[in-house]
Amino acid sequence: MKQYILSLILLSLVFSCSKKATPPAPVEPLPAPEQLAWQEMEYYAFVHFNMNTFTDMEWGYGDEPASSFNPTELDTRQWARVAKEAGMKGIILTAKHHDGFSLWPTAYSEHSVKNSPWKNGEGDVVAELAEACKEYGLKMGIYLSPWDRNHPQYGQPEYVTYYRNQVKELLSNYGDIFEFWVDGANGGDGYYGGANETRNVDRTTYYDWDSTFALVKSLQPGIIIFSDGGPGTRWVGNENGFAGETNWSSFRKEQFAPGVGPYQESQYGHEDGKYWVPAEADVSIRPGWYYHAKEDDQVKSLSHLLDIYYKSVGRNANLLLNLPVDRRGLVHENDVAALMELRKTLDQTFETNLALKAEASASAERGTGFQASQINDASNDTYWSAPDGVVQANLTLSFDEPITFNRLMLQEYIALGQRVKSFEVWVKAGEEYVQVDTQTTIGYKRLLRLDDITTDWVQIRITDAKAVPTISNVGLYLAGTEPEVRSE
Ligand code: FUL
Repeated sequence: MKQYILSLILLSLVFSCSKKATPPAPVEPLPAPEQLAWQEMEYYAFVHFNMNTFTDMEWGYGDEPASSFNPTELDTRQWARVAKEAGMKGIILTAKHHDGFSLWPTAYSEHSVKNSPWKNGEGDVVAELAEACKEYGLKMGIYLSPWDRNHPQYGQPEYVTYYRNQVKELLSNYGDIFEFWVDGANGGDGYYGGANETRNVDRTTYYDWDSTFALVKSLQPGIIIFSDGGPGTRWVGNENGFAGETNWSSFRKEQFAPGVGPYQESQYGHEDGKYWVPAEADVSIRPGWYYHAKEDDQVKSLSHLLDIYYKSVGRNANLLLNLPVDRRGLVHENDVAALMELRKTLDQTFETNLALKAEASASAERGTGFQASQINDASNDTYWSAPDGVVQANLTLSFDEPITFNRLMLQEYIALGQRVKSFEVWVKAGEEYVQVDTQTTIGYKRLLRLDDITTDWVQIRITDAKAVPTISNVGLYLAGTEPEVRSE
């Protein structure tokens, strides 16, 4: 009997130790499942290719004849192959820009590829790209300019109906679309069917965006809507590809509409924002969004592209890098070379995570399932967390042999909300403990560029958080010597 009771006690002890502790309560706002999937894409292409490619313009006036659109070797499979090899996860195409020319044979206007000489008016760029993306395992997104300098009824209610009819075509006929891109630039002078005048609209009310966004979501429930204020992802507030060092995915979306709002704040997000609207950093690989032969020698350098990468993906934003497809209908050789150089450098840097061979420990642990060992198990789905009420904690990586690193990666388990407000990085140098960096937010991913450090002890000190921190990954890497721009 005694033995029986003893084994019962033992069993219950083993059970209580291995029992998973309860996860921390979520901190609002939270990402929707499609926002989580979108965040993991990290890096994808914008393609500006349309009438402007052939008129050498950035903003066509709207009076360009459809006959001007005539690519000689259009090959969307080349775009997809390049994007894939560059490590991008999707392509967003300017299906219609401000000049109003549609890259698909829309039933609602004559101003489209169907009246161009390309493929004798039988072509459909959107369909060709959808096919190519499918073949290469990429997601496709659509940019549809709200401003239309060609349309005679722009500024009147009829145009909004036209815009929605185009939304229906694009989101019904081309398979899954991962992102719908709404530009903030709208209203001004234009051709407008021959009126040649200035038409300004009330950007907050004219389009009735709530109804259009509801339509978009009804056609593609998993879609992410981009605009100045989201709701799926927000403009980062500049076209340099830089997010703020402090970058909250929480956002005061109610203060924004496409083209309206305090966009200078968008690179930082709002700590007290009630909506989850993570930032997307859009930037072109050349000075212009569209192809101009005179910019063939102005493709951004490796150092510039690396700087952009670390200031977007490395600051809790997704990177939307624009490729101005040329008049042939191809991504230009110089742009391809730059993209591949960037890929190679990033692959070399992030190939080996030195943190994986460390012993991880924490100053506080929540319990089974949330131990420090979760931060270097190479999984995004597991995380370390602290007991309720603990917002300051240290995470330590100890190594048997000293390692040399110069890049640090941190990730929060954002499914339960973004929490960390500030943290420090410490290392042991000889007998001394040295602080090598102090920063604010982390979010989905934070990358820090540091000088080379050789040490057998690295500590992340979380100094403040909205609630108990949840850290899913800590990575340490050694980048080779890179030509670096540390602008800003
Ligand atoms: C801006 C537009 O006016 C540019 O032409 C470009 O499309 C860029 C991505 O957004 O607002």
